[in-house]
Amino acid sequence: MSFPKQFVWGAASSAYQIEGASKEGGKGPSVWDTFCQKKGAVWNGQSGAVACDHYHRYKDDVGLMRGIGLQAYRFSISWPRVLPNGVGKVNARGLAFYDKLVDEIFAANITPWVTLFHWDLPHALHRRGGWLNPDSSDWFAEYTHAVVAKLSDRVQHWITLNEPQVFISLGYQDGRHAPGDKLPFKKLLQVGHNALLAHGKAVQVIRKHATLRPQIGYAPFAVLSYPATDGAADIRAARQDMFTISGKHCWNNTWWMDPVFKGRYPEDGLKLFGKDAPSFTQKEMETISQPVDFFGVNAYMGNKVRAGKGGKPERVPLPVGHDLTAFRWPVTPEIMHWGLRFYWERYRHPIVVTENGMSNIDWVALDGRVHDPQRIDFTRRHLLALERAIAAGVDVSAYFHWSVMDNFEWADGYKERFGLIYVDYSNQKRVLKDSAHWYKQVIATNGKCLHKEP
Ligand code: GCO
Repeated sequence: MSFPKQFVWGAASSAYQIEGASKEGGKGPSVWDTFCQKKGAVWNGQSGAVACDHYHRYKDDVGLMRGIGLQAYRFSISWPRVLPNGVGKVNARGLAFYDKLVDEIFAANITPWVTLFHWDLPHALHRRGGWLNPDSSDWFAEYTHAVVAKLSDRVQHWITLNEPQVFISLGYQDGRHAPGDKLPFKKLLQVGHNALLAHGKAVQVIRKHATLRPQIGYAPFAVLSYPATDGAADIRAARQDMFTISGKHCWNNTWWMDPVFKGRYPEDGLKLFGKDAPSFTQKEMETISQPVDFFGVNAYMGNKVRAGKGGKPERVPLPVGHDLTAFRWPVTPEIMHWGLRFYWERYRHPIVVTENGMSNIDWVALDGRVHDPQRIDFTRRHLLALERAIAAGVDVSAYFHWSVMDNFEWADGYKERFGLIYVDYSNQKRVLKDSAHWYKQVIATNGKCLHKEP
């Protein structure tokens, strides 16, 4: 077993989580800037106003990435940095930042992968109804055009939306994320439909205007299941669990993936959601299902499933004391084999793991280093399972570790550390964690060292 020769090893981040400089360079406020000011919205009242100060330190940060030997770096563009009002006048200084960043990344021999939307909607657009406004997909197309015009002479890898389920569900249903709304389900699904349309229109804009031939992907949140045993009935049950819509909420795969990859909303969802489902035209579904080049999978954890009565999927509770990350997320490496396999079978789209990682309780030890054996073990298990998926015929061409550095974990502030690089927020010092040194070996050996004890 081994990884394909051309396999790409990367790491990821997003604008609001690392950039800081939230009021600099002509940037307009995003919904996250305003949300963080709300009392009690974010852990300990923290915000991304400074974050990792990457906006000022990007050269050093890219230098560290080069040191790790990253082959690709996935980052996102802040919409309100490019268009402070969301539409209209382009902020040249904002674009200039990404222009320099992209050059720096190339100079380090790393390939940039650009995410267009990682949740920081311009506040000005929120005031006009945000994703509920029927014009929102056109706004996104306009923004995409501005970015493509500037960067597509170098950037070839594009990701439209990151995890629509998460920003829609947490941002517009529970109010735990920006903009903190609590919409009724019908409106929520309209937000979802507009976001899907935005994805489709962005794909059209990139195809039409990109200078270099683009590779375009979409990175929904992956709701993953794996079978309790390798028996056929459990496998069938796990597959069914992954592709069934069983509740009036956003936490499913097919509502967010079938429109993009199959051009239609899933029947069971339409039936269950009934009058709450958005009305749409065939033309809109064609826009949403523009051909894309890869399917981005953000994989963190999954459900163990067995065949219950009559083969019906039954989620199996994890045993007491099961492995958990610092976030208390279960450690379930099987997802990288089974989850990816199920996606491949259903959608037949080349897969890129756009995120995978864990939060850990990391600190700088007396020896000056950051020892994070859990992260190494977690990643090793997931990559071995990924290798198994590839051996089973699943087309996976790249892996991005989340995250390249510790950062602002949304409503959890700086409580959770996901990075390969440790960030001391008091002085912005960076330390490569043991996992970064280990990942360097993984990259250098194209995954061969995964079979050796670290
Ligand atoms: C997500 C986002 C990231 C998070 C990461 C850890 O997947 O939710 O893309 O911004 O930081 O996933 O929760």
